[in-house]
Amino acid sequence: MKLYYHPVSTTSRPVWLFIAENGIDCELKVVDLMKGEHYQPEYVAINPNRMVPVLEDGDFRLTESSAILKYLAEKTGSSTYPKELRLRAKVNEMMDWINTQVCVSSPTAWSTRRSSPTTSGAATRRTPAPSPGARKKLKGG
Ligand SMILES: N[C@@H](CCC(=O)N[C@@H](CS)C(=O)NCC(=O)O)C(=O)O
Repeated sequence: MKLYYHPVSTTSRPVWLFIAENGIDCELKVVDLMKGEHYQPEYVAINPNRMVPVLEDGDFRLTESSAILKYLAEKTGSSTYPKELRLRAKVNEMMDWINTQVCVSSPTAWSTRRSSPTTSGAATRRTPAPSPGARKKLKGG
């Protein structure tokens, strides 16, 4: 297995810790967000969302920290992701809360976001929509 991550990334850390805690045999590959490595074509080919973490398990590739954690927990038979319906639902509740309420509002304003040439014209999650004036220009109006 291989994990693409960054140590300061709040979404990478739970995955990284889960791997460490469970002694999972996994190569750790730092993607240097500070240098904009996640905007380089080699990494964009791995994750078009230009984000960490990404897990590779053989030819299987998975993005999204929550999905990765669930995958790893299932794969290792970890009790942290219980099989019992309601216990699992409560774990999912907390993981969804983190994804939708904490991570979205956290200021992950990586310095490279706007300066990367690969962002021009490409739709990224937080790329602002063009202003009406700019839209007119684009249409030639
Ligand atoms: N929903 C994704 C969010 C991943 C995410 O926000 N990753 C941040 C680091 S914490 C990232 O790669 N940011 C790069 C950027 O925004 O330029 C997940 O849970 O994996």
